[in-house]
Amino acid sequence: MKIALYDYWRSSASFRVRIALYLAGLEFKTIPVDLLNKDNLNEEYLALNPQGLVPTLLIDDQVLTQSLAIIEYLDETGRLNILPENPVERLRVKTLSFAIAMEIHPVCNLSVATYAVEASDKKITMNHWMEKFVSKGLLAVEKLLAHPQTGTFCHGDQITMADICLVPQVYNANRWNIPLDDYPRIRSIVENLTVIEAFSKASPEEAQKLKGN
Ligand SMILES: N[C@@H](CCC(=O)N[C@@H](CS)C(=O)NCC(=O)O)C(=O)O
Repeated sequence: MKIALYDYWRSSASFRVRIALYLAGLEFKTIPVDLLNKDNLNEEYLALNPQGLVPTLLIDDQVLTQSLAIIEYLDETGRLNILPENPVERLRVKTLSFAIAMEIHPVCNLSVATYAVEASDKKITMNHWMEKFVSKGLLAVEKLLAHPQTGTFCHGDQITMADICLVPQVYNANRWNIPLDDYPRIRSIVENLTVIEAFSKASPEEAQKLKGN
């Protein structure tokens, strides 16, 4: 099986898929897509991913897009075990994952944030935009984590899809110097996760070293 990940080192969605691939023990090649250079909008890339977003994963001839769909696919094909069997627990893990990946992340996308800065004649700065939406979104996640089923990780002591979403989002918050003092549960879970090899290996710093491995 040949696996290739079209990836941007700083992209949270790419970071999620890198974590999932490492957790699944799958070897993959990285094909860098430089978002600052707008490589994601060139014709060749758009033919693979019409949304012009990273990541895109190739497994042999299959073209997979949308990080959570990819992660769920890896789970369903038996390579991961990141969604609980019990429907109520599964729902909780998905709720936490979606609160990050479908609420915080899209608003803070490079193209959205850049548009906000430009359309406001720079009255809105990138930092203010990020702080507003990341802080608000993470506060909701912190509240969702005030739950009896929160454990070492977001849901008990097993790594789930929610953890795969949380670590990249917190990386992004740190990148924009957003204080996390009011999010003790998030900080403690992320501390527990970052020592796990799949998470540390998938970090943007490590991904940057991989460039076109
Ligand atoms: N829902 C998509 C989001 C993908 C996404 O937004 N990727 C960002 C990087 S994290 C991107 O490609 N941004 C390009 C842009 O904003 O122009 C997923 O989870 O795969």
